[in-house]
Amino acid sequence: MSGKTTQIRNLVLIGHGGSGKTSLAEALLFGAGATSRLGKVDDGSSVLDYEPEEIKRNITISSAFHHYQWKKHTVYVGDTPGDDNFLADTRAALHVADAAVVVVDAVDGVKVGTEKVWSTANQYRLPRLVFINKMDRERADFNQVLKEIREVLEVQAVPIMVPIGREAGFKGVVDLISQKAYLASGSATKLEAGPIPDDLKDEVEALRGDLLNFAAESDDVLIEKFLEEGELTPEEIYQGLRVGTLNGNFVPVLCGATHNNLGYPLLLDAINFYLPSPEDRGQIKGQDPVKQAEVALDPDPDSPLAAQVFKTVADPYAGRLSIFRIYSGVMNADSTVLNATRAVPERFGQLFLLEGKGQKAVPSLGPGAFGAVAKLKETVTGDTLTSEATPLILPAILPSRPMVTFALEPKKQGEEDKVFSSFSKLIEEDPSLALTRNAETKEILLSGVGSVHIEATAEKLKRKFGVEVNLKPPKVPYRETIKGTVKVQGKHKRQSGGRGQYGDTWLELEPLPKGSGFEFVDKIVGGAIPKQYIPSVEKGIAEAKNTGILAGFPVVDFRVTLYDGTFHDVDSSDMAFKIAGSKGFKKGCEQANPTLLEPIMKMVVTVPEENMGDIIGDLNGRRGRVLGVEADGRQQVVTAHVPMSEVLLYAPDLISKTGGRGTYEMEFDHYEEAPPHLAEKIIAEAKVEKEKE
Ligand SMILES: Nc1nc2c(ncn2[C@@H]2O[C@H](COP(=O)(O)OP(=O)(O)OP(=O)(O)O)[C@@H](O)[C@H]2O)c(=O)[nH]1
Ligand SMILES: [Mg+2]
Repeated sequence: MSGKTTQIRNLVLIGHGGSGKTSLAEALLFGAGATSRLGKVDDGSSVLDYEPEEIKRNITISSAFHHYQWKKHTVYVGDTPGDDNFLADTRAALHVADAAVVVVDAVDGVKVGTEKVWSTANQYRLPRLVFINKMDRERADFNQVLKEIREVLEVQAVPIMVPIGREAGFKGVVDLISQKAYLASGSATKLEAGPIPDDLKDEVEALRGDLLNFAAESDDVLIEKFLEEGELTPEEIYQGLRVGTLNGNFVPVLCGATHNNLGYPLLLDAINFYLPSPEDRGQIKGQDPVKQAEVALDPDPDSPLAAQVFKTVADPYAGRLSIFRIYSGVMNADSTVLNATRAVPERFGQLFLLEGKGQKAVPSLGPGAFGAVAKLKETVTGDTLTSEATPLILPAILPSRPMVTFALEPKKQGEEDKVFSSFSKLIEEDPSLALTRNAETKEILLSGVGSVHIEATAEKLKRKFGVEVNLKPPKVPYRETIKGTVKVQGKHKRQSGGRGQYGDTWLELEPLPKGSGFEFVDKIVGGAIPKQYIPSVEKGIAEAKNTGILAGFPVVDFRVTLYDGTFHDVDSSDMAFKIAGSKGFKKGCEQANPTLLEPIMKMVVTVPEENMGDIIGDLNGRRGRVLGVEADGRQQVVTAHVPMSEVLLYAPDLISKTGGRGTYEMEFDHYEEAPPHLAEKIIAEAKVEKEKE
């Protein structure tokens, strides 16, 4: 395995939803002979889109990995989701990849989804190729899409081929470097070479001129030769383009149609020519957890092991599968590695090379590989696996923030715990989910990137763990408080057969500032109530305040002063004083101008400039208060306080108002008095609920 790291490629396909990434990946695999038949997304035969949730929706939900051999190169490829709901998986794959092939639809052009994955690839400085796909579709327009790529993605896009014909008449491409036309031949891997069609000669010449300039500019020796001779050999062009691509100075653009086997045989070559080997990506750097110092390792099989787990798949039967990318060193089957992130050794048996739906057991894997092992005990997504002797922790994978929250209710009563435990397993698989239990509303809350994300997760839960749930908007945790000060008597007296019950208290209730909670003050003098019963009075109030008199929500921000009372030598007891306190508290609340409080969220909404007016208007319409607006590049960041009840389903509205460009984060900020009309409605609803019980 040694010495060949330069002939390894590690890349992921990225692009907007439906641009043809999975189809193209299937075509590459089939074209290179890694699969024996061409998998298709449309009939469910794709080896990459194989999960039932993916087949049902005809989209990629979960990234999938495979590998092929092409002209002495070993290529590890990942296919990623383009849909907004599942971009967390795409980002994790970009975190570990060496390069990307960006698939753009020849009709739709650059979409918001393209911009999103492009900017993530920028963050990781990934060299990339662009493939303009679906040249066979009606209204396919190579030049228009090229223009959009340059303008919207702000990149030097350099076509290395031009299409011959378009739409139904799309027949092939002219390779600008070899200056040959390649036409579909009926074979999956071979194109028929021929002369450049006459009507394309001028365009080819002009574009080739640009291409030579770009190639020459990458290298001082080349530019000298180019200036002297005005020409470069194909090898020199490849070399120049490769350097410029790896530096990120420009991006070579290819085109084709996966449906007609057109274009991707040249993409197989281009991946080998222009995309980096692990060696080109340079040393991998991490932190030594013991010495607290930076460690750098060569991407070499002879270096110590460094691999990062970037994905975990939960399987109810086979256990967890940890998917990783190896940066340096070699991972062997049946061995022990160190999980440097958690400082624990992890032992495993078989080592797998991923093949989409399937896995192949292999004795070892080296730099650049996407591999997997099952049943690691402590390892989770993001962890670094290393050798015992050279521990290091690689940079963490940034999690996606959940935007949408639903309450989960098991379809079968009594399955709450099962729902909780099986969801916890799914979260290991998908860190963009968050699961919490709201102590106040008693609901299980699931947060995710979007509603399709949550729905698909619920389907997966049913398939993998046999648990079915209903999804509902979460309940709003309202609260109650008092606005007036009152003095009341709370008395509990019962005379029955034997020993009676007697407790008598005088309480003063008064409001406290927001956020103060509950205070109890004992001002009993002269033994009006014996000391031992006073904690019982407090306990009675502390319990009673959990269900307020208006709508049953907890009562907050008030003080109760116990200032007088009476007792009975025989009949008084802890219990009697507890009940007396509770009765007095309830009576006091009724008289002290009780009000309903609603939770106010702090929202930070990031939207393109042109949507700002619309978004602010919408927040005002939701009873929001805009606190400020700040520019962040071409985006505007709006900060606002908005009642929680108005933004339970904010994500879909934001998405439709901004064409998918807007994002937001929110967190609880404080409580405020609910407006009377709303309070009345909530109190009425609570009454109905109570009667049902
Ligand atoms: N006409 C035409 N259709 C294509 C081509 N490539 C893919 N398609 C179709 O486009 C649709 C989407 O293709 P996918 O390969 O699933 O696209 P994707 O980018 O993987 O989609 P997501 O994973 O959901 O983001 C499918 O119906 C494909 O058959 C092409 O070259 N020409
Ligand atoms: Mg796909």
